[in-house]
Order: sequence, then C-alpha cells, then structure tokens
Amino acid sequence: MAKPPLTEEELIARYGPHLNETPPGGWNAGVEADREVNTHCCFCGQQCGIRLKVKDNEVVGFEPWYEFPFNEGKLCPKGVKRYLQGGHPDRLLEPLERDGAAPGGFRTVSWDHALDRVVAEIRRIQRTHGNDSFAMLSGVSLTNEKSYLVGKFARLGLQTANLDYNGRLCMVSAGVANKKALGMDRAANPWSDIPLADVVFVAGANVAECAPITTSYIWRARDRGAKLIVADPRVTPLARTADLFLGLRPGTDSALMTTILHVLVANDWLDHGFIDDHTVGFDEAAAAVADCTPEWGSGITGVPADRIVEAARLWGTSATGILLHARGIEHHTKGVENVLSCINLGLATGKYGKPGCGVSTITGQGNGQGGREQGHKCDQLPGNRDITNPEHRAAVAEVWGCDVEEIPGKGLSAEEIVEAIHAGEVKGLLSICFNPVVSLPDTAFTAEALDRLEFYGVIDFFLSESAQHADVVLPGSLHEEDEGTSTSVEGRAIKINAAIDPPGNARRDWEILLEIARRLGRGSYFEFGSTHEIFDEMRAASRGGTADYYGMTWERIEAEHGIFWPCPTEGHPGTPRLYEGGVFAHPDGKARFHSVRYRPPAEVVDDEYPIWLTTGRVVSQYLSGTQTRRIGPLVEQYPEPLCEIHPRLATRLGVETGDIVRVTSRRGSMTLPARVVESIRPDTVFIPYHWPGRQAANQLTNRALDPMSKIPESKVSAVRVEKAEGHVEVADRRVTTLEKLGRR
Ligand SMILES: Nc1nc2c(c(=O)[nH]1)N[C@H]1C(S)=C(S)[C@@H](COP(=O)(O)OP(=O)(O)OC[C@H]3O[C@@H](n4cnc5c(=O)[nH]c(N)nc54)[C@H](O)[C@@H]3O)O[C@H]1N2
Ligand SMILES: Nc1nc2c(c(=O)[nH]1)N[C@H]1C(S)=C(S)[C@@H](COP(=O)(O)OP(=O)(O)OC[C@H]3O[C@@H](n4cnc5c(=O)[nH]c(N)nc54)[C@H](O)[C@@H]3O)O[C@H]1N2
Ligand code: SF4
Ligand SMILES: [Mo]
Repeated sequence: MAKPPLTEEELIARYGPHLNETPPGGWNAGVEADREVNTHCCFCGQQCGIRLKVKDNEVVGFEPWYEFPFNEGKLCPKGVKRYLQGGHPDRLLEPLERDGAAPGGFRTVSWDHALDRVVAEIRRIQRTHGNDSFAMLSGVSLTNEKSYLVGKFARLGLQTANLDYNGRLCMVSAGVANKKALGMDRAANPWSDIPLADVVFVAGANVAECAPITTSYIWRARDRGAKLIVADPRVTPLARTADLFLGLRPGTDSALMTTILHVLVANDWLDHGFIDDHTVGFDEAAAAVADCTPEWGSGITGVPADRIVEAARLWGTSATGILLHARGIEHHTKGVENVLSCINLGLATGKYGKPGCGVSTITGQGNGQGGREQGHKCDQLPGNRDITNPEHRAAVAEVWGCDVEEIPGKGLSAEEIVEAIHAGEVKGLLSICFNPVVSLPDTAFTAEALDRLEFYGVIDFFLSESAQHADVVLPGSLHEEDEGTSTSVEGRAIKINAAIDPPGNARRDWEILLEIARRLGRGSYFEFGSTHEIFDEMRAASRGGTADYYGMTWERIEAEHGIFWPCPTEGHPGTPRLYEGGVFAHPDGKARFHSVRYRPPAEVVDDEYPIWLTTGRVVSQYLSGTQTRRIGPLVEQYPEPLCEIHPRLATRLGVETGDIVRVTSRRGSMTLPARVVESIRPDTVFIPYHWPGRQAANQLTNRALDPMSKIPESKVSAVRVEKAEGHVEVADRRVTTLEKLGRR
C-alpha cells in the first residue's frame, strides 16, 4: 500500500541532516510540473525508486519516492542529477551517416535511408563472409524487454552466433561461479538481510561510491553491533569505518580467501551439519587449502597474518554473516576462482538460506541482474538457459516458433568479438548500449579494430566515442522514454515507466530493432506492438528456467513494488531469499565446494613496470561517462581522471598533488594529475576509467581474459610511474561529497 510521504520532521528524525535532505519547497522548487512519474534511476544496479517531474515532453526535475522500499527516497549524486541529461544539446535527434566532408564527420539522413543502408550492409557482409561475420554487442542499461529482444533479434533476425553484451566486462565471473557452486545466478539474499548480519564482509567493492544506498543497509547492521571487514587495496570511504581492514595487493583475493578457509578448518569454525546435509566437495576443498597457512597468505597478499586469522574468526564464529563482493573480486583472469573462494567461505560456515546470511555479488549496471538472464549473452538463452543444452534450446524454440536448428550455437564473447574484428574474421558490427572504445582494455587495440570494420552501426542517444567510429548512427531512446522492467541487485524485478516520448526524430530502441528485422525479411518473428507484448513473450520464454519470471505481470510488479525471481506461477509471491532450508538449485539440491588454488594475475610487476595499476570508479561519474560527463554538476565534482598515489611513492617520485605524472604500461602511456592519498597501498596506483581518448585508463590495461568467464583483467596491470612536466590545481570536491554522504 502506498504510504503518505514523510513530513520534513519525520525525515530529519529518520535520516538526520542528510545529503539528500529535501530543500525547503522541494526539489526544483519553482519549476511547475504537469505530472509526476514513479520510475527508477537509470544508473547503477541499486535501481533506486525516483519520481520524475515532467512538464510537456521534458523531465524537469524529481521528487524522492519514499514509498519504494529499497531506497525509501534516498539517492546518490548521480540519481539526484540524472534528469539533466535528456535536455543536453548533444542529444541525437536524427539518424547520421559517415561523411568525411560534413562538419563533425557525419551528415543527417532520413530513417529510411539509414535503415536501408544498415540492412544492405548486413546482407552484403553475410552473403560474402557468412552469417557469423556480422556481430552484435549489447548492454545492460537496457530493460529486460530490450535485452530479451536483442537476444532474439541477433539469433533470428541477424541469424548470427556472435552476440555478446557489456556485462561481459562486469559481473560474468560472479555469474559463472554462482551457477557452478549454487546452480543459480542471483544475490543469495534480499538486502533486508544485511541489517540482520552479525558480520559484514565487503570484498573488492567500493560500496559508498558505487552502491551508495547499500551503505545505509550496512550502517543498520553496524547499529546492531555487527562487525565490518573490508578487503581492498584502497581504504575506501566505507573501509574507514571498518573493524578490520585487509589492504591486500591487487590480484591476490583467492590467496586471501583460501587462507581464511584454511584457518576456519584449522580452528573448526565450521558448520558440519550444513556441510554434510547441503553440500558436496568439502573434503577436496579443505585439502586444497591445507598448505594455505596465514604466513603463506600474508606473503602473497601483503596482509599481516594475524589480520587474516582475525577475519576468519569474525566470519567463522558469527551466527550470521553476509559477504558482498563486486568488481574488485571479479575483474580478474581468475575472477571465477575468486568468487568460488568467497562462496566456499559461506558454505563452510552454513551462511546461506537463512536470515542475515549470504554471499552475494553487488550488480553493476542498472539492469546488471535482469540483463544477464534474458538471453543476450553469447552462451545463453532466456531464463538464464544454456545455449548449448538441447532441452533448453527446444524450450526456447517452442516459444519463438522456430526450428531448434535455427537458433545459432554459442558465439564469441565481447572481447573475443573485438579480437575477431581486429583479425578480420568479423567484418560487420551493430552495437546498442555499449561504448567499447572507452570500456574495453587496451584502447588503441579496440579503436584499431573498430576502424577495420567494413560496416559499423550504432544505436545510442549520444554520439559516444565508439559511435564516432561508426558508419551509421541510429538515435535511440533514453531510459525515461520507454516502458519496461529491470531487475535490481536484489533480484527484484521492478517497473520502469515512460515519462516522455523520444524527442525529434529519435526512436525507441525496440522499434528500431523491429524495423531492421522487418527489412531483413524476418519480421514474422517480431510482431510486437509494445514492450508489454515483449514482456509477455519473455516471461513465457523464461518459464522453467532458473531465472523464471513466468508468474510476473507488469501490474503485479508495480503494485507490489517489485517481485523477486524465481516467480514461476501467477499466484507465487516471488522469492526474496534463495536456498532456504539449504536447498540449492542443482538437481540434487546440494551446493558444490570448489577446490581453489591461488595463481598470479596475467601480468605481474617487474623491474621495468614495478607498480600495480588498478582501475575503477568515482561516485559522480558512471561507466564510460557518455551520460555523466554531460551532466555539469557531476563533472564539477570530479572533472578529470586523477592518479591516486601513496605519499611514500609520491615522495620517491618527487610528486605532489596536482603534479602531472606519466603512467606507462606495455600497452600505452598517459599523463594525468596525481592525487596523493594515504588511502592506497604504496605499491599500487588507482585511476578511474570514466574518460575517453588520452584520458582513458584503458590505454594502459591488459586484454588478458578469465578462461571461464572471459572477463578482462581490468583490476591488475603492471605500470611505471614517473614525474612529468606541469602542475594543475586539483579541487578535491570528491572528498567533501563523500564526507556529506557519510554523514547521518
Ligand atoms: N559512481 C558509480 N557507481 C557505479 C558505477 C560507476 O561507474 N560509477 N558503475 C556501476 C557498475 S557497472 C559496476 S560494475 C559497479 C562497480 O562497483 P565496484 O566494484 O564497487 O567498483 P570499482 O571501482 O570497479 O572497484 C571496487 C573496488 O575494488 C578495489 N580493487 C581493485 N583491485 C582489487 C583487487 O585485486 N582485489 C580487491 N579485493 N579489490 C580490488 C578498488 O580499489 C575499488 O575500491 O558500480 C556500479 N555503480
Ligand atoms: N579499466 C576499466 N575498464 C572497465 C571497468 C573498470 O573497472 N576498469 N569496468 C567495466 C564495467 S564493470 C563495465 S559495466 C563496462 C561498461 O562499459 P560500457 O557498456 O561501454 O559503458 P556505458 O557507459 O554504459 O556505455 C553504454 C553506452 O550506451 C548508451 N546507453 C545507455 N543506456 C542506453 C539505452 O537505454 N539505449 C541505448 N540505445 N543506448 C544506451 C550510453 O550513452 C553509452 O554510450 O566498462 C568496463 N570497463
Ligand atoms: S545508488 Fe545507483 S540507482 Fe541509486 S541513485 Fe545512485 S546511481 Fe542511481
Ligand atoms: Mo559494471
């Protein structure tokens, strides 16, 4: 039931003077809105509820949406400012075609012309080089409906196996590990379990900056006396408040986690009943860590041995506990092993399937969870089914009304597609919601590949840095211009409502894909009149899969403030907590331990490149920055990439904050201002990756992939750092913002 908005007094009583305190008169006071639309933030996987204020066909501001239970009105700086992007003058309003003579390299063309060109190029390339020589890249800022549609479009419209998505750079290591160990890929617990945990272990996640709303859940656990452990090479804002900080060397997480398992076994801090009744493979996993002593683990991770023992004690002797991990664990050539080593800790101590327990990944992009279930991964069909499994293929073929043989097999993953383009094996590409030139490792290589394409088509609402390499750019729709669903970090499907129509001649993404399919002569598979119809087919296609949405309807999702999958029948309440009673999703109901042995990152430091580089995010920017670099107040908070350097390394280099440093790896070199901070290991530097061109951190990163998940190793490269010419003033607004965020 909708609750009345909280009064000003209630708000202050509840949250204190908060960053997102409502200013007198409300947000955007003075701007008159015609209507308000309840929807969700377009950015991260928290999917905060937000109420957009709309005037005519423009989003003019927002109000907090207190009734949405996940965030209860709270938003981070990106959510607060997101509404400003729609009106940006760079917004694409017409289709564009490459034209060297035109200003900016593109001329405006009609939709008919642009679509004819796209279809003619697809036909020409596929006729000459085979269907798989035309690839597609997708993204999980797209709703479930669009993710599902892209999967079907690539397989039955383009008839190519080579479709993959940007989640491949993000959460796939967790996806592979979750399926292997638990049989299902979703956070084990709803976030309402976090405050019930006696110990919260945050590994490789910068919660305060990247999942800001999760901070309040952790604080609520702290209010109950919970202990907080953080493992990160940087003292992140959340880590400043930790009981135990494990400042490990980048790329050594599996050594840390296997050592913790060793200590759990050595001290018998184990849940034997749980291990016996609900798991298989414990003895092998325990044997694999027999020699992972605290001294050994300390040598590899650089974390004092007694701290590792203390982490094991806190985790192993607490009745309840939640382990949250994100890209610091997953962005590695052993990302899957890292996650498996975390899951082992949960299984060994029985921390699954009950209140206050779970090992869960914090999803990344807005629809990072839903988008990895609906079938636009190279190895997957809807319902998180496996494209190589004959039964799974048959189930989907029946819903699609096609022969099973018409569904192509497993294709190349995202980075592999780019490598195949570089090698001349893939000749054509259509991308939607992906900016590979900024986000893939080794920028020079990616840019070179894109320029080798015979044809590159892009669907985006801004001319992203990748779109600048395109032959045709089709203006698609912004989040608030279309209706559908998305699935948040908790596995909760939620309703995205359209506030406005696409401006100018921009079109809704799904309408563009349908039109291309029609022109390819494949329209009979795509007779959708609305995204609602796509949803109805999607839930049917997911039926019986692990990610089962069959029982959900848009109406129910909206009325119930979201439904947690699996939800197999219309009367089913949804499943907030997985694995209750210790029943896992493998056919025998048991979870699997995996034997993990530490192995080093693909690239390690040496005399020539003696410093570890790790990359990631800042609170005010989002991913490749296409959107947030166009939102002035966010740019102001952190205008350009800074290289975080420890004072000890800075002194050795003779560098102070604002001095320009040159950072060089085996792939490339960049110069940027230093920011001298005590919150990083002295052997490691950190660069946020939200900027393109000469400011791109990915100029330096390594293309090495995890053999199982095919995720690139964004979190570890070896670099050399030198003092360069010049100095700039570094306005450290980020610190002030975080201080505000940390205030209660
Ligand atoms: N502000 C903001 N929020 C975002 C996003 C954004 O771009 N900006 N993006 C969203 C998306 S798509 C994602 S994937 C998430 C990412 O969310 P996070 O994974 O939390 O963010 P990152 O900054 O990529 O990395 C997290 C932490 O890993 C640490 N780290 C680096 N190397 C290692 C290592 O080897 N081991 C360990 N244990 N830690 C390491 C870094 O120091 C960093 O603090 O955020 C989402 N939210
Ligand atoms: N070095 C380094 N590299 C990294 C990472 C890191 O930590 N370090 N993190 C990785 C991670 S976790 C991720 S998730 C990737 C993200 O990498 P990308 O997916 O490349 O990042 P985005 O900025 O989301 O790019 C999406 C593009 O789609 C557009 N877009 C957004 N929403 C929509 C929509 O609804 N419709 C259409 N048509 N277009 C849309 C945006 O304008 C943008 O141009 O980057 C990865 N790269
Ligand atoms: S936490 Fe994520 S979903 Fe919530 S307002 Fe910030 S960016 Fe948006
Ligand atoms: Mo991500």
